[in-house]
Amino acid sequence: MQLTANIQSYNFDHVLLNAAGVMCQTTAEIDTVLASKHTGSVVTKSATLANRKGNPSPRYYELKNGLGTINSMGLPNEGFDYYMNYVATKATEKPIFFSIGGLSKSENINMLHQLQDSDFAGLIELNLSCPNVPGKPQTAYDFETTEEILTDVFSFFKKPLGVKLPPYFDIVHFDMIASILNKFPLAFVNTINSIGNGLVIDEATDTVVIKPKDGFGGIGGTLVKATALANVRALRQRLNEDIKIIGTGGVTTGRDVYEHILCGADLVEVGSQLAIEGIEVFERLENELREILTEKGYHSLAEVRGQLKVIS
Ligand code: OXC
Repeated sequence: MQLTANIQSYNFDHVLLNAAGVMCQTTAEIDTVLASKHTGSVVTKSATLANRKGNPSPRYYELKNGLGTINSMGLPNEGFDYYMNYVATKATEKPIFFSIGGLSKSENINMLHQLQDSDFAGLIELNLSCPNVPGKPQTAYDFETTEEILTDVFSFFKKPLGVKLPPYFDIVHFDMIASILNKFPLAFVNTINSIGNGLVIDEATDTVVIKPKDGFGGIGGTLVKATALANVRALRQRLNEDIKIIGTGGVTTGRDVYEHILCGADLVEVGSQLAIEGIEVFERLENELREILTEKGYHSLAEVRGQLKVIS
């Protein structure tokens, strides 16, 4: 059974990897994801130039009944140089996604110049959608600024670059973001980041469950699956063929992975469920996915990708 994918000249032997933010802040965590026999890659925690502690705790909470998670981590990370040093010294067959999430355009441009001038031979993810830095907007909701940033980036950047997008909810917004993204030689888009600024309340105490932003945080897991699938599908229908799609959001079973692929995802990332279940999640999801494909008589993911049916 072929569970492979490719983005440009990069080949992935497995379709699954972590979502940026989960199990990828330290070199030990990144190594753990890379070492799994059931991951095709790893994405590093979105880096800022300087290391950051992130937001005050509690900043992560698991909802009851497996509904998902709320987080407001606030981009805690070890700083750009730490991840640069990691990729410079790590020997691995798997292509690595280096994620950056600068706090300003100039910070992102600075990091991208350093990546451009380095020997890094993997892929780069530009996170334009973190909902959790107090006072900072989710850039990719501002279409004009997004186009401006990508224009500046692609004026010098020649390595394979993709963007991590927030969820969109209006058909007009799918049209607008796709028409901007199609102007650039993007290698991929990653959709979706968490649904920003949800609010979860503790029943016993009538109190919010996380401290930053008085309880507002990004929602992930089961609750976001329908939104994630819609974004994968809508973007696959609108983006140039050579812009690949990483589907992220609401993956807790092999069936969820399968549905992301049906909607057009090339690779699938696991966030909340990886945080909840640990590294073993990849083996379980892969086995469940294989079972579904076998039952349906498929021999490869290529037969499934984008093949969602509609009612005529
Ligand atoms: N999305 C991000 O892009 N970053 C993290 N959380 C999230 O939901 C964070 O660091 O807050």
